[in-house]
Amino acid sequence: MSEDIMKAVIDQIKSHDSIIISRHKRPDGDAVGSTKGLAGIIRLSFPQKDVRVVNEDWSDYLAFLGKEDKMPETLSGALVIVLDTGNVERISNSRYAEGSMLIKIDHHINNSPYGDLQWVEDQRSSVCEMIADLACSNPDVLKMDEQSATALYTGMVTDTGRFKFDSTGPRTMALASFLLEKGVDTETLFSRLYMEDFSFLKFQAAVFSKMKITENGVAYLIVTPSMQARHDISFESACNCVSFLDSIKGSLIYLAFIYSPSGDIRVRLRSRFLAINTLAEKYGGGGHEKAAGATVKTRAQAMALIADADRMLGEFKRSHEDLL
Ligand SMILES: [Mn+2]
Repeated sequence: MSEDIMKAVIDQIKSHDSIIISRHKRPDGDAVGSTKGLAGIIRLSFPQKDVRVVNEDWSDYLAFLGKEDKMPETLSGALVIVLDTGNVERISNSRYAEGSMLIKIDHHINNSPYGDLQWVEDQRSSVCEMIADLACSNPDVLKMDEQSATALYTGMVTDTGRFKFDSTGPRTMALASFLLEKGVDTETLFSRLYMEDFSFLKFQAAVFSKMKITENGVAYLIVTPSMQARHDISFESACNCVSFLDSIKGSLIYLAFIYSPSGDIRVRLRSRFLAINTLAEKYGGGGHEKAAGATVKTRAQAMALIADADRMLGEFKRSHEDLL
């Protein structure tokens, strides 16, 4: 089934001389990697085509994958391919509809279909995996060099948490192997993706020294304004501290409370095995089943949320003793 849709995508690529490739706003590794990777594959396979990666924002973190391109004067007659973007509001190219043909390629649940042609597979680990499959399954038409393989490998690694999330399947690993055979330098890539500033590690040490755990195993930390100031950590990067708690045995719910510059407390909720989004909703937030967020006004509200989480986890553990 996906062979047919892949063929349809390739037919559209073949029949357009101008191709625009876009992604979602506030890009991650999969968004940048898949757009750069697909553009590289098309340029190498069809050197006469005008292929551009065009977006309206950018990520410094992923700048090592190379620059993006300028918007052409006109998009009329162009094929526009949008990658890793669930709905049109998130597309980082407000002119996405000006081409003659629009293709959506995505791995999010298809709640908001768009485009003249869609290739959406929500069980895929990443759009980078899909683009790798497009090339791997059509070696007579599509060529790939080391640079494109590196871009695609970046998105696979980041969207799977380094091949840890349960979206990582046998096909993911086969395609990762296909990319590595093109010569991806993983030592350089990982040093770009996962190195931290010294000051951030000092902040991490301070956070670890303050973490707490409830009776039933809810791990949490509270990041005060003075901790952020002492380590010169921005609010946005302080919010990432929830991931510090992600591998504590028995702690299936973990929470981070980060004081924002306005005095509110941002709450980030994470869980394994049980859903946490209903708890976030109770406090005016929301999100995915196992990764949600909310904002509370006071320390007392934060403590009430922790008590609720503790009760939930206690009940879950009592009814799932086999799991633990
Ligand atoms: Mn993705």
